[in-house]
Amino acid sequence: GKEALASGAAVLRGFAAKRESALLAAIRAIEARSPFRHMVTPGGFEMSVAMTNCGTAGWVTDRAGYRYQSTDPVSGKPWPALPATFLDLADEAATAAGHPGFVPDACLINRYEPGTRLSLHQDKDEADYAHPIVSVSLGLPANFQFGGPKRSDPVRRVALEHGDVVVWGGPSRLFHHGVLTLKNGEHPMTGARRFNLTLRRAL
Ligand code: MD5
Ligand code: FE
Repeated sequence: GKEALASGAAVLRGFAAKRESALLAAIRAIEARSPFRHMVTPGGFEMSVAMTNCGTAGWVTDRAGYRYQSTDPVSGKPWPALPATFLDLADEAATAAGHPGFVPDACLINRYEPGTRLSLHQDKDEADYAHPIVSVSLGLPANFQFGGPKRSDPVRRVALEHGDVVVWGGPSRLFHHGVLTLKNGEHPMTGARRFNLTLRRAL
């Protein structure tokens, strides 16, 4: 079913379940060319979450700042293309949430292991905030935090499980959010890992 989480945000529980094998196979093909890596924030901290990308643009951070770029700084080559299974899922999920016609050009892939977390932030490096972000959770469950437009706004906690999809549009597109420290566990399809895909229009 579809749950409204906040203004413009919809959780589609289990929406990606029928594609679980294709999505995980696509991640393996992407990481063979653009491996997961721990990027460094502009402040010099190594992120605990490992990341890679596919699409015409990929999100990166280093001492020079946060940005999208067309090449992978590790391989020196363009990022792998967005797989059809990612594009199909983005289209179907965005349409189900009331954002028909969403065509992403970038997908950041986050890999969480037990003990890793993503601190509260906003996604502000994209050109046009009118486009939604479609996020897909695979593997171990996570406690997701989402707040509001101000960093000081109260934060709500939402459990996200394997196969859940969240579409972030409207005002929620710019809400603060994060992921609490991942708990130990084993998932039958991913082992001791959580993957999150964020399908975005970056450019
Ligand atoms: C995750 N990833 O679970 C999350 C899911 C990231 C990131 O935060 O930047 O890679 S995306 C959650 C999201 C996106 C846009 C808006 C909001 C949440 N929100 O308003 O809460 O790895
Ligand atoms: Fe984010």
